[in-house]
Amino acid sequence: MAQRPKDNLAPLHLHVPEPKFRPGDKPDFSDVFVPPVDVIARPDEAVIPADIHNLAYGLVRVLGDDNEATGSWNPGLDADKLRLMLRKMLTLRAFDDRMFRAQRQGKTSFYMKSYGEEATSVATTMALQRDDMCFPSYRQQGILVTRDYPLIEMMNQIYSNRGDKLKGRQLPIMYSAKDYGFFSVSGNLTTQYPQAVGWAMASASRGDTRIAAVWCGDGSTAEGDFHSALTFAAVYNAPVIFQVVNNQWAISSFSGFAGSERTTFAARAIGYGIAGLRVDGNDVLAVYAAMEWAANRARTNNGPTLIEYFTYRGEGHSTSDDPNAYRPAEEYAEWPLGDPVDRLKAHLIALGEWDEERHLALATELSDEVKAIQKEAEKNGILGHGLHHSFETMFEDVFEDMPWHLKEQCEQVLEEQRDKFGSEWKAQ
Ligand SMILES: Cc1ncc(C[n+]2csc(CCOP(=O)(O)OP(=O)(O)O)c2C)c(N)n1
Ligand SMILES: [Mg+2]
Repeated sequence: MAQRPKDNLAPLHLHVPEPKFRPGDKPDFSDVFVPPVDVIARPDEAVIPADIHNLAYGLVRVLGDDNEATGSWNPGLDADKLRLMLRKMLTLRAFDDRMFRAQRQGKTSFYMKSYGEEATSVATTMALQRDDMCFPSYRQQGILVTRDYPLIEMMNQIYSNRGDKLKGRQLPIMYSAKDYGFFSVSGNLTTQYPQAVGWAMASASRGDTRIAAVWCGDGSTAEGDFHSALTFAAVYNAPVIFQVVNNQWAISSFSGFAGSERTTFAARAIGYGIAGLRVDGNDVLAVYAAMEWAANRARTNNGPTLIEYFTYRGEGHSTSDDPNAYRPAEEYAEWPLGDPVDRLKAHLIALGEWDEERHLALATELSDEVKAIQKEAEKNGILGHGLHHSFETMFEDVFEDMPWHLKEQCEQVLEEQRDKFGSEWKAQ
């Protein structure tokens, strides 16, 4: 075919994504496709990825609009387990609430809530084995809560106080808890993806049975690390579960900037030839079922899975963010997949296993418990009160033998402190 003459062509132009609603607009989610429960039945865990492409475009659901759990994805959890899930999500909510306030009170510099997406860290962790390795982003504090990591340790880290096991070296909320199978949180988006694959490959090459699970946000899928991790995992059939918490926002950028206008995040799996599931992220049972399916698959050498949880970031990105500047305040209330805590509560009530009174009592009990722990943590220090690890500790733990230049710098710091506070000075 002959080339068209340049003069006859309209000028090229780019598409710049724009969110549908801005502050002041009335959000309308009537075009969000919410299929009935069990439209796509749960496939065999050994299924070939090419046979389940439709699952990457659907939405796995278990809890229907009538709050009943039905369909082939129903994990069939008993009431005690459901109540435990509710307790963990409410603990997480109480913790987030107190720590957010603590930041507003000047007790820490920074905090990030997971409001509205609690199911994606709590239900997933419950579906894993205790010794499976988790590679979180900064919004999966629910993993630690679910694995019974002491809340006081989390608070000590947030306050960077003298009880902080990380000695004030990480930004508040960037926890690290090896004994709890919780890899150190990194502020650099998506670095945990290749790390999880490396860990999973090491597990397989040692002939172990433990698998890795990794989380990132919708915006983070645009990072190169996301794609190299998927390539490695696909090539070596690594026992790893990739999870994308699609809460539709990356700070003030809507998910369109990560490609959501073109296809789903779960559909990224298709290009790599691995299994992809798109799941209602506010349906705890669907989230649990998806993770259980993917974990069984990974554990039986059937390869990696990419799961997208479709959810909504109910509050600001962090304490440094005000979402009223870029999205309508009513969006969360209008969001058609609801709230994960409310939906689990309604399900338990529909089963006759819960009621409003018990719910209120549990929420109060957990909030009081978190408050009491906070009091204890604050005895170890809060921001600006000087109760932190001594300055010289910042030079430790990097080299086995401290090199001369660090020794020199350390001595300088101590001298400055003595000049300032007198020869008796000692850091607390
Ligand atoms: C490599 C890198 N680029 C940019 C940032 C700045 N940043 C921090 S959080 C964030 C948004 C990430 O959004 P998403 O992946 O959707 O996760 P969410 O916050 O919604 O959980 C950005 C751009 C960063 N920390 N690291
Ligand atoms: Mg996001």
